[in-house]
Amino acid sequence: MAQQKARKNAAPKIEDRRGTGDELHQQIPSRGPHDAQGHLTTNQGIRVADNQNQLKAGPRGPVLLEDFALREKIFHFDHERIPERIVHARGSAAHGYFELYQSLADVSRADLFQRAGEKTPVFVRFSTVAGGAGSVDTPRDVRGFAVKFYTQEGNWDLVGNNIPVFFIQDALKFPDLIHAAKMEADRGYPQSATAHDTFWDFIGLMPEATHMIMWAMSDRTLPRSLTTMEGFGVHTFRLVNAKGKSTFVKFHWKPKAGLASTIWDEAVKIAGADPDFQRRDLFTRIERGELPEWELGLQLFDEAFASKLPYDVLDPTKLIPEEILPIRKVGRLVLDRNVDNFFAETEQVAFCPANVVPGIDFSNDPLLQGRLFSYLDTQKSRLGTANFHQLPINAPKCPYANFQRDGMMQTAAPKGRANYEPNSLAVAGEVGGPRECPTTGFTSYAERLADEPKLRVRPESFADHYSQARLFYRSLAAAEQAHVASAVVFELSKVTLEHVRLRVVANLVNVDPDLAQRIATGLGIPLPKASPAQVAPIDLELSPALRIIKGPLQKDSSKGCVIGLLVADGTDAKELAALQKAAQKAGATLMLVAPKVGSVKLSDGSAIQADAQLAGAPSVIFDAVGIALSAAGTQSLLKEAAAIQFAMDAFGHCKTIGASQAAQPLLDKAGVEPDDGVTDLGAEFIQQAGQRHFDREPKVRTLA
Ligand code: HDE
Repeated sequence: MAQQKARKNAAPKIEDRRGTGDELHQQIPSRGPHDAQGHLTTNQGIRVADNQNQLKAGPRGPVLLEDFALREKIFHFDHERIPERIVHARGSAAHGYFELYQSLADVSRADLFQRAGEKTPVFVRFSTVAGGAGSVDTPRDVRGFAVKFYTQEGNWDLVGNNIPVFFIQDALKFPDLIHAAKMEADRGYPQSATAHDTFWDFIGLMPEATHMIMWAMSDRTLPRSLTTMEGFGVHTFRLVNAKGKSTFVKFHWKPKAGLASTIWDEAVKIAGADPDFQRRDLFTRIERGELPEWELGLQLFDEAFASKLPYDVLDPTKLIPEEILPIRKVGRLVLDRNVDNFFAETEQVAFCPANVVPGIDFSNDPLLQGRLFSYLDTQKSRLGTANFHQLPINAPKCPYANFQRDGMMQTAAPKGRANYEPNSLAVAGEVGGPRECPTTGFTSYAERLADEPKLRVRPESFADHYSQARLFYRSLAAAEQAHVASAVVFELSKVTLEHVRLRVVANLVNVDPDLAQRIATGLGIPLPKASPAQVAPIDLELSPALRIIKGPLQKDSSKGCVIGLLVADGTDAKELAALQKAAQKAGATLMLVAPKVGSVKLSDGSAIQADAQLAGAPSVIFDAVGIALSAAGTQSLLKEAAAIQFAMDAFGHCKTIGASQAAQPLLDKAGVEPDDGVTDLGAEFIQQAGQRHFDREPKVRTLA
């Protein structure tokens, strides 16, 4: 790929020389001061003669203050970090494009929505929420899904999550929510985990969070890959067409790869085996040309539709089921290029929900309204200057001009005297600067505001906190419901304050008494009485689209799967070749795992290299595993805990396991029992690689 080539071609010709202390000097032979050979310089362009030794008074003497090359290098290093994001600090990103399927001129005048087939460049950053920038990729956590569209009429940022609702209804509560969720103030832990007192204390006191809690405790927060999750704009937005007509809209991203999640025990083990699991997954997929893709879906509706719903569309703790309002697929998002530099792009990208283009507008969702302030503000403290928009990753790709001037790290040098308007400098032939445009400029939708007093009050239409939580829970497949119940038991078991546990369970009685009972039993406590609910929950029609397992988006093909194949000396060469061919045909990646990475001798005497060593490639990092061992190979691995664990975990995580007949003793030792997901190494194994066999789960763990 072009990008890989660029990475490889960058090196100039260098010669190695050893210094007097045997230190290595990699040097470029000089052909005069002006030859452009990739010489190392200071930030002032002064060439560096020696990058291994400080300037000293004699070989063993003290360092001299005049060593400007040393001081500049260390000074810059000392200031390499910028404040991490307060939330969503841990992220991974890529470039790509959005391609429109059909003109949306009927509902929006936004330039990117006008011409079918047109592509708009995008930058997409995925993130976890609670952990710091260096935290692991697989905690139980909501994932951010932020898309910057560089349209020809300015940047539009759709800053969403992988869950369609949120914890709170009013932006004023966001600092409290995040303080409660992040590590506790006195002890500085836990990092990136909600299983602790302060989070659940807050949640129990905020019943409006209950619907989101159902999602947060579901398999949605354990995505297998960033490419196998949905994205949602969460809030109701508006589209506005050229005639000024407004249509409400909810944005959805539907993954082409389908939905797939891990199991909690697996996610915990991945965190140790590969803390960068999802970042690596995204990067390597794009490098090997397996381009992640989503479709943009719109739910479009008007005031009349909204007024008939039994919940308020301005309430961000509510969704509109697809079964009630179908999703119109209008385009696709493809990620086709990794970043060149993590810091410059992934770290410095500044998303802001207030970045909208003409044709897209806000609703009065009180959470969205608060976000419109927060993001611009946070960039100043994170990126240090009001000129953060000039960083290449943030700058629009269309022309932009105004009379804002100066400030720290100003990189633009506008010509002339016109730094104000109105001005008449152009009359004298000088540069007069840009001017407003009433037709193509952004005009806010002229919503007629109700004649209401100024007040701090929550709408009564926001008061039903349980009906949609019930709708979500009851729409899930049985295995997913068991995962939700078990996740709540796990988290509340980490809560040390008994009254907090009780309060949360009392809230959940309102969602579903059976769920609450399962949790109470799992905790070993009596079922409390339901907490008082201002609005009694109602039974909404279930929405199968909300489930992963047996839902419309469940991943079932092997395309995009990563299969780990355990091989060792003696592995059948023909069987291996057939598997490699089948995996390629299915669009899956076969990774060879061996006791020694450098060389494996196959049955026909040929030698191959493995992709990973067994100790560093446990089965948790694969979608499915194969065990292609000869009798001798099996014998040699029967005392290898990593090999036994390889099969045992794959079984425990309900994955498809394919094994050669000779590997049976290893399967027996690992406790792998025969079922639909345990096959030989034939075609069926590769076909089933994308499936999980949840019927197996009760055999391997007790779920609530
Ligand atoms: Fe954010 N959020 N948020 N948020 N959010 C930030 O902005 C904030 C909310 C989301 O990859 C911050 O640049 C407030 C909902 C994503 O860079 C900050 C409120 C949703 C990202 C901020 C919310 C999100 C952020 C931190 C309540 C889903 C990462 C650094 C009113 C629809 C974007 C930054 C990236 C980041 C504030 C609620 C999604 C502090 C005040 C709801 C994906 O400005």
